Amino acid sequence: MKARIFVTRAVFPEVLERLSQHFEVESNQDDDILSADELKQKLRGMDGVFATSSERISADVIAAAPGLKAICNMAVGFNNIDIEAATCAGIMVTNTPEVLNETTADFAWALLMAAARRVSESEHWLRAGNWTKWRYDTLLGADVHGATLGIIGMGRIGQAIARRSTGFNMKVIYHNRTRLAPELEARANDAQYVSKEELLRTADHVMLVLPYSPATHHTIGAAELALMKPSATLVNIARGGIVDDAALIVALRANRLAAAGLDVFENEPAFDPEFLTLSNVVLTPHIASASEPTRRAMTDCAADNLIAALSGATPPNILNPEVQRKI
Ligand code: 8YV
Repeated sequence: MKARIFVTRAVFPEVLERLSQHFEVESNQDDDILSADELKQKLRGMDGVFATSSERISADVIAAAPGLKAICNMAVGFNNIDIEAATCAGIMVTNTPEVLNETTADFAWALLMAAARRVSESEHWLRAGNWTKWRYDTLLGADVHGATLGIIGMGRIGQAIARRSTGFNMKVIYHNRTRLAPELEARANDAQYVSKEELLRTADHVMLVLPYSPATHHTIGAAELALMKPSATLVNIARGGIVDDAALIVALRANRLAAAGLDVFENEPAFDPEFLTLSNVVLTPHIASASEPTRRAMTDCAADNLIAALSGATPPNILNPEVQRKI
């Protein structure tokens, strides 16, 4: 008898077809995020779940799915899953690292360039018919080339961002839980390890690339924003909740921070509508990994993990290897 899996979202049809060759598949074709109650109901009797980072797979949800053996997240981040509860329940949890590093790093740069050089704002200004004459001070932005780039969170994506900075002749400083090995620092444009405070004080542009956890909640709040240069740009491609959005809105409104590029928000997709009233912020709907090839690679990777997990093999991207039990 085939194992039963639940796919929480619409995914590429080819992947659904591939999963159907291995499993009895039930999938949610609705675009709405499933609530805890809906998840509990859907996961009852399931052996595995193919999830995205939008679904909160809490201890409660896990407790309601006693047959579950694998939770395979189509995301590198996994703060949506209670790993401890999953591990206690003997459920394997996997993510999709590596395949999205370069695409996500590209997008971090797109946001930095757009925010620092006021690309979205310029386009809105032009479309509104404002371009009737030339002025020396129209839409002046900050330079990116030659500037100091501060990266908070220097994992695989942070390092991919840093490597790209060589073409802009930038200096890179970074802060991370642990310092990188010297050869990795060298490959990341000779990135220099500094304290978070020094980074915020000295960087011309700051990128946030760290995973979300209770320990990183509001890594950037009012006090941290006050340390930053008023001419600086803040880019968040990490997770909502890393930044205190209300504090950021206050800083942007008062021009205590020149600009921000945000792909993630607290409480997304219901982000704070105050952002829409600000012209010095570039807003995107959590699409940093959303190139066609990378979304396919992430989907395939999550499917590979699910197929391995439910066939008794070690999933390539297991996050809690201690679970490894025979199915
Ligand atoms: C995903 C992400 O697009 O990988 C992550 O952690 O945040 C994004 O790449 C999204 O979360 C899909 O699950």
